[in-house]
Amino acid sequence: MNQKRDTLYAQQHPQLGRFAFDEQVVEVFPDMIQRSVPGYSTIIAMTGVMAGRYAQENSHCYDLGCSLGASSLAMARHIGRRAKIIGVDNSDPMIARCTELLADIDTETELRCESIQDTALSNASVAVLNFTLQFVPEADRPALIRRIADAMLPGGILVLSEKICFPDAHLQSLNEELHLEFKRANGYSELEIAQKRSAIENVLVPETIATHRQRLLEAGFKSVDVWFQCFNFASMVAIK
Ligand code: GEK
Repeated sequence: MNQKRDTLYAQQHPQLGRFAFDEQVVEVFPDMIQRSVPGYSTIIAMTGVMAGRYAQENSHCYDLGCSLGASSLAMARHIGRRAKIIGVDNSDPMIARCTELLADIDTETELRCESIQDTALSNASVAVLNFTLQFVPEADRPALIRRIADAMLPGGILVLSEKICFPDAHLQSLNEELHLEFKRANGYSELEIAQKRSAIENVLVPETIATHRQRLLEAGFKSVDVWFQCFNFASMVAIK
């Protein structure tokens, strides 16, 4: 995969635009997400393992907000030809590059450039929202989670990974600080951290684990738990 280093915010930007998943971001995306999200590799690899366990014969495995297809590739490794993978992302350049990266896999795959709020969902045994729901307007989140639950076969699984926030103010600032240390340790400068933070403010809106849990249960998932957490990043499983 493309491993060009992320230096998008290394120089002072006189006017910081809102963060967008454009060509520039696509070029550096694997490096950016790896150096910004603690536990990213573990979450992606284990998404594949969980898909291998839960993918049902002739069903659909959705990768919602697929970016360059990291979760799709991990799932393909474990499900082979048992199920079809459907990747959805509303960024044209992401889907264009993802199409190249998934060209040689054995699993039947369909990539859609559309919004996950609108994409048709059916016959799902696995759905993955790895760091995507946080970019969906808060008002649209309950309907989306309900549509996923409705499209899910009995025994199907949703993997939901997100940046999270904490109701406890002390824990909120501790985890934010620890995340900053993680970024510093991965070579991001104070300028890069500050500029990225203002570009992404109001674009990425985190919620608490309690909010996610309640929404998943209300949508009809029966068993819900956090299976991974590192600082203010967590991954949950929800089983129908
Ligand atoms: C990974 N899952 O590598 N509809 C469709 N796509 C969207 C929407 C939307 N409403 N909003 C945002 N996106 C991937 C990483 S990145 C996470 C996911 C990050 C897409 C957006 O274009 C981008 O590709 C992706 O969601 C979020 O595990 O950059 O922090």
